[in-house]
Amino acid sequence: MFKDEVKGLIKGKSKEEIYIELLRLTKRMAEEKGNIESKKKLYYISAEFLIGKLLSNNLINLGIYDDVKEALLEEGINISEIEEIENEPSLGNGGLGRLAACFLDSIATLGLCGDGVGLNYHDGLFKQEFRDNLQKELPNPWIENESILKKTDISYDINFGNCSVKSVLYEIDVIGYDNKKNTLKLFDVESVDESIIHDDSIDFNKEDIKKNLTLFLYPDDSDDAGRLLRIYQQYFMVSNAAHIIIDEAKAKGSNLHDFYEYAVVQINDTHPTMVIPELIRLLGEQGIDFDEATDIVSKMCAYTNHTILAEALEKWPIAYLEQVVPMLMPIIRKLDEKIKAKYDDKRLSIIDDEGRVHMAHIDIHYCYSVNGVAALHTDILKKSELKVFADIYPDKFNNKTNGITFRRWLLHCNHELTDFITEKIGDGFKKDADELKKLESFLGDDEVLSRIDDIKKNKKNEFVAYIKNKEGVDINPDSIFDVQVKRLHEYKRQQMNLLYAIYKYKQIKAGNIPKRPITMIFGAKAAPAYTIAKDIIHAIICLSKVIENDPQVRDHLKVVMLENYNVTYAEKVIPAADISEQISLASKEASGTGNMKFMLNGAITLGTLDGANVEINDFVGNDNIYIFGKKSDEIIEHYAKADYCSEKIYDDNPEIATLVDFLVNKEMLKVGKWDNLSRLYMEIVNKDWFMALIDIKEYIETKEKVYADYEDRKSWEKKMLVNIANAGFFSSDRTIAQYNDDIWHL
Ligand code: H53
Repeated sequence: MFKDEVKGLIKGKSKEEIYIELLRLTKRMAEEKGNIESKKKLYYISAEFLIGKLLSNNLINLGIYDDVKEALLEEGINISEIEEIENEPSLGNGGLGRLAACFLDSIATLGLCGDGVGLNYHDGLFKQEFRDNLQKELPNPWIENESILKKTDISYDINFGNCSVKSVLYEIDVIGYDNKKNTLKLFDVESVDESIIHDDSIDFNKEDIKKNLTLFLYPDDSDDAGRLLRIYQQYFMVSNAAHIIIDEAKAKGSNLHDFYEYAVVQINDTHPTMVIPELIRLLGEQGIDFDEATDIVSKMCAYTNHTILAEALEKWPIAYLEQVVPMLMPIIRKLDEKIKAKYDDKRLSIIDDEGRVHMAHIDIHYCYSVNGVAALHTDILKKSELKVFADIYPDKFNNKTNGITFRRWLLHCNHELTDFITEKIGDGFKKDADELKKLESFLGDDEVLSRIDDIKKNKKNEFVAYIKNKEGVDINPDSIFDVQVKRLHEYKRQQMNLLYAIYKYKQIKAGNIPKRPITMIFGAKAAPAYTIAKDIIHAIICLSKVIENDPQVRDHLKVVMLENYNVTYAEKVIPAADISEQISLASKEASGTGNMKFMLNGAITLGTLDGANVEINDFVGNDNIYIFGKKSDEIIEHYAKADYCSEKIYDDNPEIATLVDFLVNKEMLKVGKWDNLSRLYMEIVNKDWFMALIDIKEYIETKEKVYADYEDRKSWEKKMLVNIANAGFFSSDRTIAQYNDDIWHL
C-alpha cells in the first residue's frame, strides 16, 4: 500500500526531484509523529553534531525504508543513487560530534524528551583535498536550498562586550526508531555572510563577528583573533541555549525556583561551560539572587569529560573573557571566590595565578555529575588527572561508557549483515542489542561462518567499486583491508602505523612476500594549524606514491589515504574492514567509538589497552582481539617522570632507526617535500611526545601475527562472529539508558 503511495510520489521525476520528494515525505511523517514530551527535558549542548546524511536513517526509523527502496527499484533506481544526492551536513569533526549524533538517535528511540543544542555552521569543518600530496583545506558549504533544516521564528538578541547580534533558530527532526521525535536545535546569526569566504581557501576576516560567527566549526585558533572568535561562538551557543531553556521551562509552568525540575543540561567537553554563569546571570535578571541561582544551576547541569589531553581542557585568559563576555566575569569571579574560600588548594581554583579561567573547573565544581566516557578513562580521571577533585566530590564522578547507534552502524550501513542476523536470531536485537549474544550459539556452524565471510567479501567488493568511482583508486578485493580511520592526532599514532607500512615495504623489497596482498587504508583530517599532523598525512601519501611507483612491491602492498574522510565514507569502509586499528598511546584515547563500529561489523581489533578497547577485550576475550603495547599506568609514569627519550630508542635499535630514516630518504624526497618530511623525522627522533617508538616493535610483531592468523579462515570467521555477538553492550541505547537512570532522571 505505502509502496504505491511512494511510487506515485516519484513517478516520472528526476533523481534530484525524488530526493526532495522523499525529504518532504520524511518531514511530513515526522510532523505527524509529534514530539516526545515530558515535564523535565534534557538539553544536550555540544559544539559538534556529526549527524551524517539523514534520508536513509530517517526512512529506517520511520519504518518505511524497505517500501521506499522497492518502490525506487520498480522505477529502475537504486536507493544509493538517491542517497548520493544528499549533502552530508558538516557540523562535526570526530568522536565527540558523532557521539552526540548517536546519542540523539538513542534518546529519541528510548522515548526520552531531549533536544540537542548547537550551532548551524555554514561551511562546517573544512573539506579536505590533497594537492601536491599535502592536505589543503577548503570551505565545505552543505546547506541546500531545500534542506533538512527548518527555520523557526525563535530569535534572541545576544550581547557581547562590544557588539550585539540577532540569532535565528533552525531545527532538524530527530526521529526515534519506531518512536516519536525530538529536535536538534541549531542557532545561527541573522547577519551571517557566506560571501566573505573565497572558494579556494578557509581564510576570512576573523574580526567581523556579525558576518563570520557561524561560518566555521573550530576556526583556526593559532592567533588572538581566532581564539576570541571561539569564545564568541561558545557564548553565542550557550546564551541562546540558556534563553530557550528558560523560556520552555516557563511555558511549562516553572516559576524558576523549581527550574531544575524542568530541565537538565549535559555539557559536552568544555565548549559549552559558559552556560553555567550565563544561566546564573539570566536567573538574576529574573529576580533570583546569586546564591539561589547558583544552587539551582548546579542541580541541573552535568558535565562529560571526553579527554585528558591538556590542550582540549580550555583555559581562557581573563582578558579575552573581559573583552567578549564582560557580563559573565563578575559571576565567574564570585564562583571562584566561593571555591577559594572553602579550599586552600590552588589546584582546585577556577582562576589561576596567571589569570586564566579553567573551564573544566567551573564544570566540576558547579555540576552535580561529572562523567568519563569509558571505564579506564573514568578511572584515570579519578585516580590521576582530576584526583584532587574526585577526592572532594567522590559522589559526583561516574562512568558512562560510550556507545553507537546500531540503526546507523548496522541496520543502515550493513543491510546484508542485518538481514542475516535477523534470519538467524530474529529481529529482537534491533531494539535490544544484547540479543546479539544469541549468535554465539552458531560458533560451530560452518555454514553460518562462511555466510559471515561472504557478507564481508561483498562489503569489500562494494567498497572497491565505491572508491574506484570516487577517487579512481584500484584496490584488490582479495587483499587484507587493514583500516585506521579517525581524526589525525599524534596520540592516535597514525605515524606508528606509517612506520609499519615502511617496515612492510622494506620486507617486500628484501624478498619477504606476504601470503596475501595487504591494503592499508587511512582516513583522517588534520586540524589546519596542527603542523605535524599535516606532515603525517603528507608522509602517508608520499609512501603510497613510492609504493605505487615500485613494480616489485605494489602488487603486495598498497597504502591508501582516503580524501575527505567523513561519516559517509565511514559507512562504506567500516563494513568492509578486516582489521580495526585502535593503536592510541595507552591512557590518551578517552574511549574511541570507531572501535565499536568496526567490532559490530565483524572487523578484528588490533589495539592497545586504551579507552573502550579495554572493555571490548573483556567482552570478546583474548583470542578475539590483538592487544599490544605498554599499559596506561606505565605511560602515565613516564609522563610523570619525564623520562621517555625517543632518541635513545632510535640510537639503540638500528632496525627502528632505518624505518624512521626512510621518511627522508631519496625515494620519499622524490615525491615529497623536504620541509615536511624532515620536520616529521626530527619530531619522531627528538621528541615523539606520544611515544610511537615505545611500542613500535611490539606493534610490528603483533601485526605480523594478525596477518598470519588471517589465513586460518575458519578461526578468523569465528573471531568475527564473537565480535559481532558481543557488541551489544556498545549500543548507545544502553549508554543513554544509563545516563537517564543515573544522571538525567527524565
Ligand atoms: O570524544 C569521543 C571519544 C574519543 C575522544 C573524542 C573527542 C573529540 O572528538 C574531540 C574533543 C575531545 O575532547 C574528545 O577523543 O576518545 O570516544 C567521544 O567521547
